[in-house]
Amino acid sequence: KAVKSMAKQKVTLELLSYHASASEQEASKFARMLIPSTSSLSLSSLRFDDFSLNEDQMIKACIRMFIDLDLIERFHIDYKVLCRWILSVRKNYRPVLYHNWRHAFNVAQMMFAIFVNTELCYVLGELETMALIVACLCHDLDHRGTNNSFQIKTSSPLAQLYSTSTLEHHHFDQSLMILNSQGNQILSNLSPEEYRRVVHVMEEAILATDLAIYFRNRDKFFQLVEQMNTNGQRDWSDENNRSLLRSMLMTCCDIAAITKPWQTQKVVADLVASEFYQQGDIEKEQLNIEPIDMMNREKKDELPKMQISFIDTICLPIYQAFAKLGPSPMKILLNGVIDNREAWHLLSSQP
Ligand code: 5BB
Ligand code: ZN
Repeated sequence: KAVKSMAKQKVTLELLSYHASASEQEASKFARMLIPSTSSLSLSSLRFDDFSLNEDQMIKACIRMFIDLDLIERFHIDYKVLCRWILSVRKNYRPVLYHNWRHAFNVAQMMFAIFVNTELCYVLGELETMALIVACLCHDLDHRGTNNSFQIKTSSPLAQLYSTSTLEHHHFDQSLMILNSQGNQILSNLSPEEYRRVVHVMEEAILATDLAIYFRNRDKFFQLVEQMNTNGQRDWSDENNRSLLRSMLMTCCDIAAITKPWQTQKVVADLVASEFYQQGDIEKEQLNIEPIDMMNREKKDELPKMQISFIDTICLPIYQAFAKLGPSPMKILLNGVIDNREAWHLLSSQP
């Protein structure tokens, strides 16, 4: 108990020194700006280019998602508070190679594109729709470019606080911290019950981005998909089913770079690999341990083979399940994965 409270104190101190709310000037600047249309930003596209928008455009695109999903009206969100909150979220991502603000933005864009191209947002309802968009934007807050197993190996303060889903618990903590900060309280006009529900859905959704949780949940989801096919019935009134659906949607959006056109997939895979290699370097040089192949830059040549294994064991099963679930636009994602598998295969068989 004492150890835990020390750890918490250490984490809190670290956070307070790192944390900063958005600047007032910036918040006012965006509150006065005209927000471009969804189509001019290509926000509804399931083939959205992850590198197409600049820093300012990504902020405007976030505002546009809230407008189009009618969240501002429905939940009486103060417009300037929304601008400030988005800017604060961005500020609490670190400039790491992959797990940065752009990644969080891309995950939210994919969730938005799924909502507008399918009926899934009607299945979930307004409250869960908002919770998922907020969760996407927050799901990797304060990521340090190192994974859970690194936190455990180094007995980091975070690992002392949370022994499983270490980083994901921290991302959720950070989300709450920002949502509770003065001037950033986009949920302040919800009823207490609505507020509790949004926070609960967010927590579940952010924890679901731990791949270990995906592996724990996915068989239940695959069963649900098969069952629904035979009865032709889908019981989305069952909270357990909706919860599974939400968790799988989070994974689906989190790893969606694997579905994107090859030029994008190639660039993202290199960023993921570089972040992994940096962790591997620290493990070699500072911890005197041999990093796993995935994090060992001397095993760079094996990247195509690793991506194929990532596709076969993690990606294909989930996008196949969503393709089976019904909404035909989800087949676009599956086909993207299949195309990228082909491209990685070609690379892996080259000398
Ligand atoms: C993933 C699970 N891990 C525990 C062992 C390795 N595998 S893997 O074989 O499927 C694998 C995945 C191996 C290499 C990879 O990237 C090499 C650059 C990847 C991989 N993972 N490739 C990607 O394009 C992406 Br996107 C990802 C996801 C990376 C973030 C994972 C976030 C987990 C949160 C704790
Ligand atoms: Zn992520």
